[in-house]
Amino acid sequence: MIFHVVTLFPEMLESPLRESILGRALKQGLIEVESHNLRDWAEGKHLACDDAPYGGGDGMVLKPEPLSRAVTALKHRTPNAKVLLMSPQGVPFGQQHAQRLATEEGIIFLCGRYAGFDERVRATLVDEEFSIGDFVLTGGELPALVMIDAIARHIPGVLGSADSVTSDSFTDGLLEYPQYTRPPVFNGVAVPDVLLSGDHGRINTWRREQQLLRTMLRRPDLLEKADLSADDRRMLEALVSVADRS
Ligand code: 4GM
Repeated sequence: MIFHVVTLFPEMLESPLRESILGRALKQGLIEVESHNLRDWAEGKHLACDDAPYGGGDGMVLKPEPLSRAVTALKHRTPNAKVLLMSPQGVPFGQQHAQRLATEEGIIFLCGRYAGFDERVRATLVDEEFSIGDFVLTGGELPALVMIDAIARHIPGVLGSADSVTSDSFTDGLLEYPQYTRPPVFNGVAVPDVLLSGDHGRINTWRREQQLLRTMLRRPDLLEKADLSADDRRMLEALVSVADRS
């Protein structure tokens, strides 16, 4: 899988990707990342990539032509690449999108700045528009990095066997259970007895219950869409009745 990132600040992409798990995946050739300077496709004396908005208003708008030339050039390199745009107006990006996009041959991220893009970029160049959350950033580079990380984890071989992607939060739509390591007591808080019991049946039941409890308390919105078994539903009923009593 090749990730092309079109940006006015190509250096922003460099070091975060070359560290840790993604760095290893790059070295192994499981993923490729190329950042491209949008200015390379600009024209005119000043190589302008932005211009004032028609109708007036604050900020500068990214011109469509350099972005169009960038997409044409990069599709020449990676013909089946999907073109993605990140903005606060996009579809909320989630684990399901990351999983689906991991099967693409290539992705071209168009990173915006300023007051955004000329609307014809959306209309004619972009396949999908995503938001990584309800907040505004100074540019699309960090969202592109976030999405590359979330997508790359789903490419076979990227995660070592120690970090399994199937045991992630969100694979079944629930939050993760609490984890503990040594020491057995820290700041006066003991590791739950069940985890020291060696009884894997009880441990698995406890962990599932914790997942359900945590999701119910922190993200009740996730429970509506979660992949729950009959056992899960029984456990949840029990948790709800405990909560109702207190
Ligand atoms: C406006 C239009 C993405 C602003 C296009 C980008 C937040 C997100 C920008 C743009 C961004 C997000 C740049 N801020 N929530 N800023 O995913 O690219």
